[in-house]
Amino acid sequence: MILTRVRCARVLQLTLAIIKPDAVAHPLILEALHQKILENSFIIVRRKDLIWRRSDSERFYAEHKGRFFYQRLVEFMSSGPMRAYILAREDAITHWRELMGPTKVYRARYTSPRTIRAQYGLTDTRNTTHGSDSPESAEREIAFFFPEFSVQHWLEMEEPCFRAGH
Ligand code: IDP
Repeated sequence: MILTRVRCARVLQLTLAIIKPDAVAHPLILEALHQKILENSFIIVRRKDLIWRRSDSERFYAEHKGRFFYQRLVEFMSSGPMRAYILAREDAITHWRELMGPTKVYRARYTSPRTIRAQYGLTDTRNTTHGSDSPESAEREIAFFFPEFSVQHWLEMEEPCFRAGH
């Protein structure tokens, strides 16, 4: 048996994950979340530490404008450093969202105590992580954080893999 190089791009999916300011403020939590990413077989395609201006926060969460938590959310997300990742693996979007758990921390603690939000979330707003919820939002959110990154190019050109073959 030899190893042949085949393109496996079709089975990989990209998602945008954020470690929010409440978690980045605690180095041990940040490290635990980074380890969780690695333990769950994600490829870290890109990583960036940054601080949002309020206008970035407003733009990213524009779909929630008018909801009761919008101002709180916008303020929180621009309150300190965060970390953004482009992550790749099979079913990356669903898998990361399963690891995060439900949006609301009390519900996460009740229904899925082993999830990230259940373990580290502080409130429904300060809930530790973000993850894209569809391929379309992943593409939009990746472009928001990493405008120089081409999803299409990466999927087509940069992710060959090794598989057992003849
Ligand atoms: P998601 O982050 O689980 O995809 P969304 O409904 O898209 O959930 O909400 C975006 C963010 O807005 C949440 O992660 C959380 O920080 C905040 N948020 C959502 N719902 C509430 C709420 O009922 N109270 C306070 N903050 C909320």
